[in-house]
Amino acid sequence: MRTQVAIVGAGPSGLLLGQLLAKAGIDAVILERQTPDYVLGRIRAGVLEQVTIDLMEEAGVSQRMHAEGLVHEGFDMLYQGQRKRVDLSKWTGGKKVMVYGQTEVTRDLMAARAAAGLTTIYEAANVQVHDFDGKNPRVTYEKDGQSHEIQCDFIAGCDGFHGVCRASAPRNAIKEFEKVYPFGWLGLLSDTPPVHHELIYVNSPRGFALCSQRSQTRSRYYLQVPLTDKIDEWTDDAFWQELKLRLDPEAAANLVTGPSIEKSIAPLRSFVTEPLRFGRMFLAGDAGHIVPPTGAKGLNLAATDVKYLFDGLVEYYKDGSEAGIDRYSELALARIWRAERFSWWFTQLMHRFPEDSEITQKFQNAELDYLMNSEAGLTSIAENYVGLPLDFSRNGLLKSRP
Ligand code: RFL
Ligand code: PHB
Repeated sequence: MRTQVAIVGAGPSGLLLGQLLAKAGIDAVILERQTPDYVLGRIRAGVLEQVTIDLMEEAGVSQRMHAEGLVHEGFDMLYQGQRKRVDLSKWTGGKKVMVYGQTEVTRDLMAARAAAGLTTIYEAANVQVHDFDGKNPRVTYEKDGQSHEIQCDFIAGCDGFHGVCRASAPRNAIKEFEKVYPFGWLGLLSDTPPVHHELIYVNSPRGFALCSQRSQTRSRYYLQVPLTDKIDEWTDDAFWQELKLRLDPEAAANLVTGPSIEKSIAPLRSFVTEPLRFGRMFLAGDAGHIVPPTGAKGLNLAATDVKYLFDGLVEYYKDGSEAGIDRYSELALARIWRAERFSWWFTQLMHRFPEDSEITQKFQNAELDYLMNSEAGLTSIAENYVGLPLDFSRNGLLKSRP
């Protein structure tokens, strides 16, 4: 088989890239090692930035998102027992975010791909990438016991943190930066109404908590837990009890509990690969970087990587220019590092670390007090949370409020 772009991974990065390329008349094949149901069963992100919403529109898959997604203009911060609101729209000149689950984004992209008759090969085993240092890269895989080969112009490594693409980059050409946090997030999904109409990020002496949602009838809650905790040790009752202890009295009283639909523990990590291009292979999304989920940046960064890469590929196929793909890594990394910085900062502001003494909680409280009572502080949180513009320049002044 021959295609223009071979995409490895059918998560949000791979599916979004495939959809944008198809709309631009560029041929792509997606290889995914899991089944579609497995991909849809992974409960992950919940908050979309405006640039991600715009990209869903550009890809022609925004209809259900606009009908069912919840537009949020702010969120609450709970610390020292009091809740204060970050008014995102006020501090960013009207910007908003959208609560719409990654599962739904993936479902919409999968449906559009199927409707357009585009090729996705699920349950592709032993995917390997070859010859991307020259002009004729290849991807090989096995399916139903048979070996296959795809010849292509480019390989897009959209295969997540544990994928094969980054692992295949020459070791002397790649540098990886990593910080692993000494705790995880225990997440619980339930068909219960959200405790509050907006998200609540909680800094409590018992550890971080987050009250999020997927719809007006479905909630997503998270608790900071030690990495040594096992998911089987956390009954639903224990989860709800602990969450109540981390909330303010009003939220605790309003919390509607119920059986979990999904419960899992995710480790927290900051990770960046430099560069994101190796000859004719590019890395995009979690294949190239991971953020701790505190800033809700992972899926959004994946989407913006895809946009930069897509623009570069369009320039190549329409104008015969390599300028765009040559710029991809630098352009994407500039925005990635800004989001990495925000996610790391927000994580250390909101969590208890094992080595912390009482003074650290005092520092956090003082910093939160400062931020939540300062126009500069609120603007800083808000402009990062809604997401930096796509065309942001590393040396240009960021203007949040037009
Ligand atoms: P994915 O989603 O991991 O998809 C990669 C796909 O590649 C496949 N694959 C392979 N296929 C073929 N051959 C191989 N050798 C392969 N190896 C892997 C995999 O099966 C998979 O289908 O990466 P992608 O597409 O880059 O998307 C990234 C996002 O999934 C991720 O950044 C977000 O989920 C992060 N994240 C959040 N991001 C946000 O923007 N907002 C949020 O609110 C948010 N909350 C979260 C999150 C991630 C979380 N976890 C579990 C880490 C909350 C949590 C708890
Ligand atoms: C989620 O709803 O899963 C979610 C929301 C905000 C975050 C992280 C996760 O910061």
